[in-house]
Amino acid sequence: MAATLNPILLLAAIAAIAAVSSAAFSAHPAYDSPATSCSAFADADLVPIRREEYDDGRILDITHAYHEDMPAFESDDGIGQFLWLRKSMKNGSIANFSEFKFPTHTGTHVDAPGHFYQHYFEAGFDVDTLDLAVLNGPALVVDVPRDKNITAEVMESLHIPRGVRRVLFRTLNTDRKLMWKKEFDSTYVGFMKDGAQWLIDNTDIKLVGLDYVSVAAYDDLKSAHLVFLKSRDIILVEALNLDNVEAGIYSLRCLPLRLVGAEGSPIRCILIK
Ligand SMILES: *[C@@H]1O[C@H](CO)[C@@H](O)[C@H](O)[C@H]1NC(C)=O
Ligand SMILES: *[C@@H]1O[C@H](CO)[C@@H](O)[C@H](O)[C@H]1NC(C)=O
Ligand SMILES: CC(=O)N[C@H]1CO[C@H](CO)[C@@H](O)[C@@H]1O
Repeated sequence: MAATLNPILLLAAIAAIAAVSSAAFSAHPAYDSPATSCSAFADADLVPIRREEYDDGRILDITHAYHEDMPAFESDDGIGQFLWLRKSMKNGSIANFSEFKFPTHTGTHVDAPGHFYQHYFEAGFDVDTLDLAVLNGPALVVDVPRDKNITAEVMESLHIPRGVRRVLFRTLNTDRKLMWKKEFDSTYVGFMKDGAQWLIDNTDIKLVGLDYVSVAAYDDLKSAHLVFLKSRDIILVEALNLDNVEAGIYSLRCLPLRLVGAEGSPIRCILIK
């Protein structure tokens, strides 16, 4: 294929592209004069936009941005420093080059079956085996009564219709802004074992999302996880940011990293109206 390309035409094409891009370049106010190309980077208006919503609210980011004071499970100190600049332009490197390190269950993340089942872990049921068809599709955001953990009784009261496959549970955790508190708070709302069992027995839900670091309440941490992960067809997404989300139906998109061998992974989740 490459051998059949006419070099003259190829050069002409490259020249045309260069002409277009240099036109676009000089048309941009930041690049009006080549002499100021350096000072352009020091412009006061060179401030990146950080958003929770895109396209006038059509796309909602429900992933928490990583920061040092983000809560970590059973810790008072938050996740701490997780990002280091290993090479820096200020020190003469040709590029800035950072490295990060944190537990796979940090911030908004997903659990794989191997998280609470040793034989699933050994058999390789890691985050790379999670079904993207479950992680992406129509989802219901529901408000959980603020005075209870998610028990069987609470699940029943939510009246989630059969056929709904993805549900994000917004709880008291969001009202209490727990994800914005550095100290881990074990009084967060989550699933009790009987609530998890009710969900399995009476609904078609395959993706369970919640607004703090674990979908399972602290008192039922192990038992509720065991119930959810046993069948290996339910995916748990934890520490979602549901601050600016109203109850309703959305299109959910969630993509974990392909961390082979890991039973957890950071995940980017968005809702589309
Ligand atoms: C840059 O150089 C200084 C001085 O040698 C050193 O203290 C610092 O750690 C370096 N930073 C990076 C990111 O290389
Ligand atoms: C939920 O359960 C936790 C223990 O796991 C408890 O501390 C908390 O008070 C409960 N929350 C509500 C709203 O009942
Ligand atoms: C883009 C970027 O991260 N730039 C960083 C490069 O490294 C210097 C420190 O040497 C930082 O000040 C910049 O922010």
